[in-house]
Amino acid sequence: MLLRTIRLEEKNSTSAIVLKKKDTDFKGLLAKGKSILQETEKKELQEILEMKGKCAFLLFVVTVVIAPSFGQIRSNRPGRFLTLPVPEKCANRPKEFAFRGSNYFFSGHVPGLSSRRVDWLDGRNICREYCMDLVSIETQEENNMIFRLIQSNDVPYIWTSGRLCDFKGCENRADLEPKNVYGWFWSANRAKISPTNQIPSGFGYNPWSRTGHKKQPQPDNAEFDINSTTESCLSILNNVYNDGIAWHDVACYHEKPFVCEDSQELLNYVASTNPGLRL
Ligand SMILES: [Ca+2]
Ligand SMILES: [Ca+2]
Repeated sequence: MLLRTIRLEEKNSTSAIVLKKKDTDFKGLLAKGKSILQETEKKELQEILEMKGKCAFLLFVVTVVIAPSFGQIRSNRPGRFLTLPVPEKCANRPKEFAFRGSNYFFSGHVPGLSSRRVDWLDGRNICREYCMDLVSIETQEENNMIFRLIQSNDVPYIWTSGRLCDFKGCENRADLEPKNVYGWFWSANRAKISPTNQIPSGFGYNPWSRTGHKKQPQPDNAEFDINSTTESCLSILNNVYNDGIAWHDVACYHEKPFVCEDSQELLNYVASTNPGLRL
């Protein structure tokens, strides 16, 4: 009997899930999914499977644990998890602007959110209730659009869904090494981010800043040297280091406004479970 355990940790957001499963039961588990908890578990399972690529890790959710982590140092917040979409909020989500069929909004422009500054996971979860997620930037066109939003509204910084794969489940992955170059991905859709030391394909420039706290190109994991906190989340900063608008690795506990983008996955899920709901 092949039994494996994978721990998925959002290191800086103090959540972890322990999953175990026999191969044969996995499809059945995915097919069932009646309760909200099961849906959460399914999503986590799918995320882990996709992160793991073709590896045959097949799982069953046995237990959920709270990871002792950095949260104990920064705050005493209890275990935190990804939230599920709220159908009514999805149907009435803010659609500030659209690009290639996806809707977006900047938190600073939404009543009720305009003064919110939140850490990275809270940003994701606020977006997810609307069937969205923190923005993921796949093209230069999309990046330019977000840069323009920041510039024209004089926004100091925002969260994106960019994340370093430095939690449990990311180890022993030769394709992610070295992590500061190959270990970044968009959490919203698990797409890999181009190697950080190269101009991404389709881009005419490297969106990562050439400088930062250590006067080194980003990502530089600078805060680790100060307080041992890894800079695991991707923020766009507006000229904080006299470097214009550019991508930076930042520790995930910092509180910032954010940009949400439609999550096709969550929209599909809510559409399939709420027939007739206009999204
Ligand atoms: Ca996108
Ligand atoms: Ca940095």
